[in-house]
Amino acid sequence: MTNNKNVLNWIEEMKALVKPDKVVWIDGSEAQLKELRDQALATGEMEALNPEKLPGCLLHRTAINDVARVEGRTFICSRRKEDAGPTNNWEDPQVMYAKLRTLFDGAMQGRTMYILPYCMGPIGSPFSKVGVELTDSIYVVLNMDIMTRMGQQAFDQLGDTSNDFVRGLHSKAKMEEENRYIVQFPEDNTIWSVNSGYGGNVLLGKKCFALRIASYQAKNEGWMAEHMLILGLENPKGEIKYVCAAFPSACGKTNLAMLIPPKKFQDAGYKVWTVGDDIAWLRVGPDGRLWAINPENGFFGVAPGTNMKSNPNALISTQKNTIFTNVVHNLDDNTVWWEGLDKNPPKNALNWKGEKWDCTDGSKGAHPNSRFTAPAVNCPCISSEFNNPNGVPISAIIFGGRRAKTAPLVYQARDWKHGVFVGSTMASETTAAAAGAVGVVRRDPMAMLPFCGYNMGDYWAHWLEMGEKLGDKAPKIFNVNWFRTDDEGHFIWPGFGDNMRVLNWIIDRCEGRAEAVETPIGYEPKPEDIDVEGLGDVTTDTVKDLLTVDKALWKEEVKGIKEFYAKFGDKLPKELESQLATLEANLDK
Ligand code: OXD
Ligand code: MN
Repeated sequence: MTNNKNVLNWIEEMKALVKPDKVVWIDGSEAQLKELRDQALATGEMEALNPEKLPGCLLHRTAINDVARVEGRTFICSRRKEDAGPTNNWEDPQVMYAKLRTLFDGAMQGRTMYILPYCMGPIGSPFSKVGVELTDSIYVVLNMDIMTRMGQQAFDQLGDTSNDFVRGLHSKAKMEEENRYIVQFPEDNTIWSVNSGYGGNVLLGKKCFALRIASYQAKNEGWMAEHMLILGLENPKGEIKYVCAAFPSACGKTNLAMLIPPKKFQDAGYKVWTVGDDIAWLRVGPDGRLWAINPENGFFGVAPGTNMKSNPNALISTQKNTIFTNVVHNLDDNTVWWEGLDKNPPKNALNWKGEKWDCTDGSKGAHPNSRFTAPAVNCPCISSEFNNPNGVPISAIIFGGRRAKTAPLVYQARDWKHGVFVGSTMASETTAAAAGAVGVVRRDPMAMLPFCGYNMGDYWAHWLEMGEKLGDKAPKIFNVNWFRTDDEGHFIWPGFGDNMRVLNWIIDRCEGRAEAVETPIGYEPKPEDIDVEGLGDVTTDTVKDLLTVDKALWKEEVKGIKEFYAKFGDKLPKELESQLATLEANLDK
């Protein structure tokens, strides 16, 4: 499939290490995929679901101890510890390679090694990059087929001489939790993942390549790899403006990316188009603006909570050619179910562990991190620009988190530098759903804490440099918070489709159509500029409350930021120190 010596030599080296019985080159053809599906069905690795209700859909269960990304076992192995920085696990690359070699040694004996070339980004796009994953898992091959452009087309994109491909090695090995490692070697373009079979740990194109390795490449090559959705907002005149948004997990990125506007807006002709729901690669275009592509080709979404009200577009995306992982298996009609899908849990069903499940015993049927892997083409609101090799021009970048009190509904950064400060101080409060105390603030700069492949201080410096390059063509930067609560802990803002009302103000600001009010933290809308028609109890007065900036709370916030920044020592850009000083001074005015 390729004559590229860099690829062939590396594969020989890895083969000698993992010693597979058999090797299969994945060309991406339907005939080959069918054969692999049949094989997975025969061994029980996958189960075929109801061909009428869920055509082409498969069900998979992971090992019980292997259900999520393992941040504690994820490493950035740069040669120097300081290049991984204080927020990443680090080990000396030589030490780590030696340790992993013993785990990979003979790991594929008695198994087949699949050689899986894939392209992140549209084929033929100057943004796109190629990876090759060697894996002993059919589940990985079938998921990567949905999530990436996989097969011969990827080798064609790489060409016969290039050495610019990411070398991914994955083996389920013995599935030992204590020997599970997800390791990025950014300076070697290499990812080694062992003893896991769960999505985020083993679909190496996603978090490992498109964020951790790509963020490092992006710094060196002058672009950006970000944990951001990309959406297009079409107005009644048919003009579409694109925005990117970065939120930590459990803050509704997929929901915002696939938003359905409130009726009033729909009637007027507003539409939202999805370009991506998780990752954006951004470059300065020939016109000096920032352009974005989604490097992925599908959605690896959390199933629980997805329903016809919260996100109909996501649910519809999962109705064919989708892989479900760790959800409930409804045995009556051979379909799937999860908490929050509807109010009718199946009576005759297996839970995510494959055990008979009694929906009345209070136990969860689906794992809280159960997933769907759905092709982007299934999404009813997929953007016509999804495959555009040049991407889409970005008008605004939106940061956000889950903050009960501190952050207002929306504010705009004064300029790019201030926006980098806003992103670097991003935080979210833990919810009752997660172990540990509720309401604890966790810093998650640009939502990249688990995904930045190098020192976060250098990452902020890179953001500041990108701002220099973009000059007055830089997207405007905003912060949103859908999660402010009243004294009883209820969310005040309705969220979901109504977030469109805030997006509209954001676009109006970018287009110079809306005014703003200066506050100590940045520009805010005039409350009457957020359209609340049809929202019932939520009035312009409510919006006014949602926009208050409580100086006492913000002074506490400043303390938290100082503590966090202190970790970075002299890697903290001076500009961010001075932004923090400005915020402090503004709060004292
Ligand atoms: C995540 C994901 O964990 O997208 O951020 O799966
Ligand atoms: Mn994500």
